[in-house]
Amino acid sequence: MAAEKMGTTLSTFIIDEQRRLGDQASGLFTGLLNDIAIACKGISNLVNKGDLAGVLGTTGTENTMGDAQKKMDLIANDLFIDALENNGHCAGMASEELDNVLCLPEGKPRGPYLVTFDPLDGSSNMDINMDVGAIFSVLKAPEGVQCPTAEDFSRPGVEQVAAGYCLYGPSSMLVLTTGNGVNGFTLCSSIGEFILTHPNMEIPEDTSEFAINMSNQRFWEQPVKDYIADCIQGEEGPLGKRYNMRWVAAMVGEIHRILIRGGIFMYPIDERNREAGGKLRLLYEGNPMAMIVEAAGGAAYTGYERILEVKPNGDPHQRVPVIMGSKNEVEKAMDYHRNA
Ligand code: AFP
Repeated sequence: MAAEKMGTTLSTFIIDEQRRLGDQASGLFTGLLNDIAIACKGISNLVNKGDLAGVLGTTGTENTMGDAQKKMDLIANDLFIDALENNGHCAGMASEELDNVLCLPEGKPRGPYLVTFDPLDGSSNMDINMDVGAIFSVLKAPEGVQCPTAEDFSRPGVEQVAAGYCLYGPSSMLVLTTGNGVNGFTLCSSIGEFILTHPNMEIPEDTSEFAINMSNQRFWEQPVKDYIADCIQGEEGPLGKRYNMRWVAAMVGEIHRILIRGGIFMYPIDERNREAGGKLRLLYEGNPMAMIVEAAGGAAYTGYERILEVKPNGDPHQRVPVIMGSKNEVEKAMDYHRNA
């Protein structure tokens, strides 16, 4: 039998990207992305083992936002920190699972990048064996910063230099953008390498599939109520076509589906979370996913402005309402807000 076709590994792809950037690329960016890939491989290994590795269930603790922490939340968080703090590519981190931004311990080598991450997005799916994932975002650290503050992370999404996610589904897939298109890599666990399987991912401009948690309907703002009501009216309604609905309760799963076949994902502001500014977090969910979606030809708004232009307020856990996906459908949903 012919040997399994190897194809392009993530490491080779990143090095080729580095060559494309010419001498702007010092190799530190390449090293940082490889560190992130190692964290994702470590998480994939444990997530795939599930109860056999003793990683299900909760810890009995809560994160700074009061979310119950799953065992795998903290394990995944530690894997990211360990992969990032030892190789001199990163100056600091912010994580959903850390109260404050993390300055590297004394003596650890520093690098020119800041990394924010949700180490296990959709972790409430862990115990029911459904999609979970990791989301990450990379910013350049301010020159000479040895111990970054929350202010150093408080930068609009347009300043990200890379963003990506790793989806732990039937296969583990890492999807990455460095601003030059979006590429998907599937983990070959027998050799421990991410292999390029989805080059130049593009979101179809149109869709008939929306993703929203319908149980929150009574709390939504009127434009969202009207848009979803019109979707549900189908062919006889003003949108003139039948819509389907999906909700996997993991943003990584929703956005991956949209990258593959189109769709619109919504976690809009509602009466319950208006004070907080929404449910999803800007620095490690909204911004990285908006960079990926836009780089793949989609659109990403809060309902009132482009997510990548939202001005952070210095809180690493700042929340943001999210409407993103197929460009033409997102524009339709935005028209309901513009005409409200
Ligand atoms: P968890 O990580 O706490 O499971 O939350 C996942 C998430 O932040 C996002 O990935 C999902 O799209 C969204 O929350 C699901 O929210 P609901 O549980 O309210 O449907």
